[in-house]
Amino acid sequence: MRIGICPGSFDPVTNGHVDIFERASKLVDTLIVAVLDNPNKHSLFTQQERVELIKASVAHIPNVEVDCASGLLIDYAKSKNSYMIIRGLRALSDFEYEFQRALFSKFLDDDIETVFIMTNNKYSFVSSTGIRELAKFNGTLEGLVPETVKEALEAKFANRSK
Ligand code: COD
Repeated sequence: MRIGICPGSFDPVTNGHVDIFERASKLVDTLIVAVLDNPNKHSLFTQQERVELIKASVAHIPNVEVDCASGLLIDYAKSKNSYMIIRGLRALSDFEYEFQRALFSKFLDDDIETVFIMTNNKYSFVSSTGIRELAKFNGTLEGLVPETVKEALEAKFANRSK
């Protein structure tokens, strides 16, 4: 059984991520979307909130599980018997970071393969950082994030401004 892992901070999940999950799910028997913390980022949503938002956004994909983890991604992948890490690639700026991460993974476990899926043109400019900023200043989120995420962002920023 081929198990692939799509790891990310997903703070929050966007339509760009969901597009990658849909396409990645066709390459494997089971796709695990794993929410991990990126030590270089400060999260708006808790890990559990991010898991719930992804669950609501991938309900239409039959072979997807959503999970969260702490610690090293490689240790998590091995604990799930997965040797395939799937990442999305947007512009050239993503490449250097992803290239370095893939080599780190290989250094830690030579059996691990990192597979890249090119962004859908429609979502090439979409990032969680941009989405948080749009939400904070009441910009439109239409077409950029799943409906549940839109509602969660609106609620988060409405509570913050009280
Ligand atoms: N279109 C296509 N792909 C996209 C889009 C889009 N519009 N937006 C984002 N993506 C891709 C990203 O390129 C990435 O591949 C993936 O979706 C997830 O993106 P993010 O931003 O949610 O996730 P990251 O990059 O912050 O995730 C980093 C991890 C949390 C995976 C990383 O920090 C990690 O593995 N942490 C655990 C500790 C660890 O093992 N560190 C590694 C040491 S080498």
